[in-house]
Amino acid sequence: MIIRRLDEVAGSDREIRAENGNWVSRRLLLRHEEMGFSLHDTTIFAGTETYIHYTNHLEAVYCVAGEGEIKDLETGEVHSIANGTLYALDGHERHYLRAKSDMRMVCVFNPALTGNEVHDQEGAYPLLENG
Ligand code: 9YT
Repeated sequence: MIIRRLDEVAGSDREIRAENGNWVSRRLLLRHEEMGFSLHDTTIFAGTETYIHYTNHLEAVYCVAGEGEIKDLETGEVHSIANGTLYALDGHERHYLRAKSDMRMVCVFNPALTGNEVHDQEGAYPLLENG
């Protein structure tokens, strides 16, 4: 059994910050723990907009605090996000994630992240222009 608390993860090498400053992600479970998924407590900072395209992973994201929206670039649809909203990227959808206030998200990745993906920018890229 694994027991882990957020205050142990914050500030450790399990805490990853986006190079563009848009978010911080605390990795509670990673691939080497062999659960078949990784589990992250991610905060998307207020006023940011992030372009994301996870080509190699499925991701489910459950918002537990804050407000914002997701724009699905495959359909053009915009969906509001608030406490209690789930979005699941079951089709590797390209999207913009926009935070009106700090959004706290519980994120699950399949396959599990190893912990190094953000550093080599695999799957997620900074926003270059508005959508
Ligand atoms: C919601 C989302 O995908 N944010 C980007 C960070 C991601 N959760 C990660 O790499 O931990």
